[in-house]
Amino acid sequence: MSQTILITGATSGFGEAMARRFAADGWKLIITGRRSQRLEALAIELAPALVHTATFDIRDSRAIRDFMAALPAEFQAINVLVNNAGLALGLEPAQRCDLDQWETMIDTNIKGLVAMTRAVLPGMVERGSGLVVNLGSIAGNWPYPGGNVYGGTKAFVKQFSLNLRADLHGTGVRVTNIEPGMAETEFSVVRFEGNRDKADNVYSGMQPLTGEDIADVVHYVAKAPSHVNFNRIEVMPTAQSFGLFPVHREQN
Ligand code: NDP
Ligand code: 8X3
Repeated sequence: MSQTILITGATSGFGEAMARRFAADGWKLIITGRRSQRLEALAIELAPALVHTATFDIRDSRAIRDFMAALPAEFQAINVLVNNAGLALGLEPAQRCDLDQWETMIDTNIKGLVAMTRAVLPGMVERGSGLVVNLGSIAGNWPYPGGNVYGGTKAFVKQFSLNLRADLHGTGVRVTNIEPGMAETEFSVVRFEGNRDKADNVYSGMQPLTGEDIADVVHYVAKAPSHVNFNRIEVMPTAQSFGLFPVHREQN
């Protein structure tokens, strides 16, 4: 019998690539996001794969409850939840950041992810199997200038994922935090509020990760035998690595 995967944020980037990857492997898909036309177009493209689309804002916990309650019977047993919907806004130093943008990141990357997880987990525990894949980031592991709240939300996602492992001990439910580095999706266009030049600049002269790269990783994790749990997977483009810590020196 084919398995069911719920992918949040499937209207672009990683989520869209995952939808294609899992549909090609015969999975049933539940795909969500705010842009309904994109979800519908993707569902048509993926036919004859069985696809259920749901348009809602992940920040709205009531909408999540309604979405779960309205799932058609054939999509109710969710084998894999991918908490992918998320965003970064801005790259300013903390003292100049827009508080509304900070709150949007917290509401989406933390509160939305938590509410979705809470809604899906009881069914997985009841069935004695399931996998929650969270999209963290290298920004949750390593500080960088302008990472402030975005990195903070991803650090939350990392620790939440590990704590879920502790709570789900013995239930058969697996949890994995995927922690990608630079990947060219709509991520930077969103971060720079539609400024395409600024977004393109981020990836100029280097080869970033793609949505397909991350979809392959998630697919590998989902296909692993049920006794294997990947706790955390950090993935970077080869062209990205680490630098020296900057030192501010007194002037003579
Ligand atoms: P994209 O901007 O391409 O995709 C983000 C997805 O999230 C979209 O489908 C968007 O759908 C959805 N989304 C955002 N806000 C909401 C909301 N309020 N309600 C519902 N859906 C929402 O970016 P990526 O594919 O790159 O990002 C996916 C995840 O991966 C994010 O969590 C991001 O932080 C993380 N990540 C990205 C990296 C990168 O460099 N690209 C690296 C590390 C992690 P819609 O707008 O239709 O609602
Ligand atoms: C996205 C990767 O390095 O832009 O999470 O923060 S980074």
